Amino acid sequence: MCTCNARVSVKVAYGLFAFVCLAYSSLYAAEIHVDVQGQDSNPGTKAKPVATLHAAQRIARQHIANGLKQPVSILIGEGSYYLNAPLKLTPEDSGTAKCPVTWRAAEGKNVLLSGGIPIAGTWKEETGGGWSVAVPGVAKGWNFRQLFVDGSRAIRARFPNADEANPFLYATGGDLDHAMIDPVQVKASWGTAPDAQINIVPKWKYFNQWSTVSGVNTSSGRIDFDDSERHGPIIPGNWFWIEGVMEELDQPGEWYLNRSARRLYYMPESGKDPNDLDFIAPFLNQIVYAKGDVNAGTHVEYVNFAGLEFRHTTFTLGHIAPRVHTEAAIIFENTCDSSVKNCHIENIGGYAFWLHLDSKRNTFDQNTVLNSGGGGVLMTGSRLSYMDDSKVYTPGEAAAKVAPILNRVTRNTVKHCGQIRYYGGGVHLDSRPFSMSMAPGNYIAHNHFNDLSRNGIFAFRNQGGHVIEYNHIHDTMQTTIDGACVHFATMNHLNAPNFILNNWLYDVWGYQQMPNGNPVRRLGNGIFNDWATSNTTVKENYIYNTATQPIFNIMGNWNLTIEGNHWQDTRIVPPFVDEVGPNGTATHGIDLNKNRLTGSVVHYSDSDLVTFTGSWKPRTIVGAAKLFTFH
Ligand SMILES: [Ca+2]
Repeated sequence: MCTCNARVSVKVAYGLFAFVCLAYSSLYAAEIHVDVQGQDSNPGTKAKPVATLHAAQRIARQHIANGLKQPVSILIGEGSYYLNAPLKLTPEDSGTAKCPVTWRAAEGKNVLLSGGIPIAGTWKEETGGGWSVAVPGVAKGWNFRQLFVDGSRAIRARFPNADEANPFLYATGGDLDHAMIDPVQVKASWGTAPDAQINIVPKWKYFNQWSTVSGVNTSSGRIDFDDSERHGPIIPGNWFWIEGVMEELDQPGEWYLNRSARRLYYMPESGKDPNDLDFIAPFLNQIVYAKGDVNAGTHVEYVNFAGLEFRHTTFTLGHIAPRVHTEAAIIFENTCDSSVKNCHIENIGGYAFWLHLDSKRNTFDQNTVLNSGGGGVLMTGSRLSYMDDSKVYTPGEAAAKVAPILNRVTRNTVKHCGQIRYYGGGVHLDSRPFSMSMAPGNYIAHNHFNDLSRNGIFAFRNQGGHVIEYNHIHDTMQTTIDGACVHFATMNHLNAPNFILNNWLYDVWGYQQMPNGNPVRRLGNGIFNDWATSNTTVKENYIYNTATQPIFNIMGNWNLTIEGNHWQDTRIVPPFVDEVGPNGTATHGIDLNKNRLTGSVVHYSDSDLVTFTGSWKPRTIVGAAKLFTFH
């Protein structure tokens, strides 16, 4: 592939150059064609396409093994592809800087990569308003806790019903392994159902946990949980519901899977026939898993995904930390210099993207994430505990030393997310080892995040060197308390400087459900410099309608610079508002010196797009007891 890095200022010349590049790459890229009408025994040519991504992968590996002399494009034809196993990429699937491997929708085609299985049988009417259909696949161990009906997540049979004025029960007490309620509210069916879960927000009210109900005592009002997720103790007032119980299937829109009878039950709106609706149940909890070997020091490299839709992943129980639920539609582990661009991710159980371990220089650009169970982008190291290192997700010394850095998350839309796991966010940066506190961070800019269960952007423990700028974030903290639109908790004073600049942040709710059915607003901030967050510049942000404070600093912050921010109780918008959000190019064509930010530190991604006449003086920060300096 030709190098398109040259900067040409004359637009006509640049356009011509781009055209030549495009022509060159389309002429010389090796193409592997996938089509729903194809056959996996085919060679993967345009005339004889393969049918599956896995067959395309085998052909791509032959190109790679022979030594790449040209880029490889896997062109996927129109249609829906229901994967029976994730597309697992290893270093054998890597491209090179000059010859990347790109998985993409064929030009102008709509391509769905689904982790689900369509429910294909004929529905029959039962007594009492319900219908049922055979699901023979559950005989092989398939279980699911989500169901998508005509493109929306339906309600698993629950109590209390979701449309009640007060749709929760409230604990009167409990502990890690049980909750107590008034005995008149308890039903024996919850304890006998084979896969009933309690979704409860425990003590601290900033996360929820899903535990399987292992038994109930109708005399005492005690509900016991198994040990899958006992992250927080239950205290009086903790709100919850019970779901996955046949006897609670009593409202249009609810469904229940009877695994022993291998039948799915659904109650449609009055007069509707489910045979006229589309049902898809999730099967896989990941669709793409690119995985290098952290112990061997190998990576998946130069692999791109473009123009694809990803839907219908399931969610599992038993995650080791409530803050970090570990499943996603697309996982990059020890993966570098790769990208996901212009993709659409909807109706999934966990995060859309998860970067794990030594993953660098990846780009997530102009994607849309809707209705995810988790959030948008998760980045993690190996150890997911709160303050110690007891909760090890990936064992080994090599894994303990690495975390994702130098990645770019730009121009993405993430909205209506955190629907299953409340501790989510537009971007969630977690569990960086202390040894990386002074390493560079990640670049998160021009995103639009809204209607989220918790933070817009969160960075926890040893996080340094991040630039968070020109993001448009609103309607956050919708089901939890104690967070913010932009929430940092570096948890120590030794971190490379972070910059939170020019963001537009508002309607931060902070949500605590009260037993009388009315939620109250608590502990929701615009920008939250939480425990010991240090060496952070907060500048030129626009903030309004927060439950607590526009900018809240607590507990041992060192070297905070908070300057030139704008906030008030009523609506406030930044200048150049069109430059914020998923299509933003904030500094493009703007003479910063004539408009705003005069004398400010200015950060930008493409210096050649900025007409910059001010001065930028490097800043030196000296850390605790002169242990470090950062320029
Ligand atoms: Ca119900």
